Amino acid sequence: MSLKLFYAPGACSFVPHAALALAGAEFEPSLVKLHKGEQRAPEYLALNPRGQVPVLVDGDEVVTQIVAICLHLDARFADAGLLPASGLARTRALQKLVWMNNTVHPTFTHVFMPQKFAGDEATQQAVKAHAVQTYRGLLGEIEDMAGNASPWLGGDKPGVLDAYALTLLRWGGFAGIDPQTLPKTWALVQRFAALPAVAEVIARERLELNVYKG
Ligand SMILES: N[C@@H](CCC(=O)N[C@@H](CS)C(=O)NCC(=O)O)C(=O)O
Repeated sequence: MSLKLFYAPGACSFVPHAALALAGAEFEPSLVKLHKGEQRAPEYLALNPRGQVPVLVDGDEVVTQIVAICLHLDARFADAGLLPASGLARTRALQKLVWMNNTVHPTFTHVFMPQKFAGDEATQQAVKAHAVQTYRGLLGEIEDMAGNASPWLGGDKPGVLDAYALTLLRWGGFAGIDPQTLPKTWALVQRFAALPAVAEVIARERLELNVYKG
């Protein structure tokens, strides 16, 4: 069955993008230019009516939502170890993955797209400022996880948690958070980015790892 991933550079779609590469999957990457509104084009909305990336097309099936896509890829490429295979290690990894997706990620959405949460400019600025503070604290929790990585966030193999940590830490730079103030996460993310499969994805997305401008 053919696999196709709709992604946007530097967006949360980096997580399944890196997962596919780590799994050594053959897939077709398809670029969606969010800044040009391509996610709202009728052809794209036919695929994902929510107008978001990522979208994974596996044969005739369309899968959305990062957690679902990660679980789908983990099942499809069981040997890749994108998540721990079983037991409490798997439970703990899912606990982290779901939290990254349902808490850290939406907090950054408040920073990056405050217009989704408030109508007027002043309230948007207040939403953003508050979310930056919250986001800093959440990255602090990821820093604790990175301190316990052995050697990756999910255990002995690099996987989706590391890919999400990279994405979230990188976004921190846009929120004015210097990644070097989170040294354990920064070291883990750099180590992850240096893996040949991941480096290829970073090159395709043309990502600068540290976007913090001081
Ligand atoms: N809950 C969704 C969130 C996906 C999401 O937030 N996608 C963002 C990029 S990081 C997006 O496509 N935004 C475009 C828009 O909202 O117009 C998931 O887990 O897949």
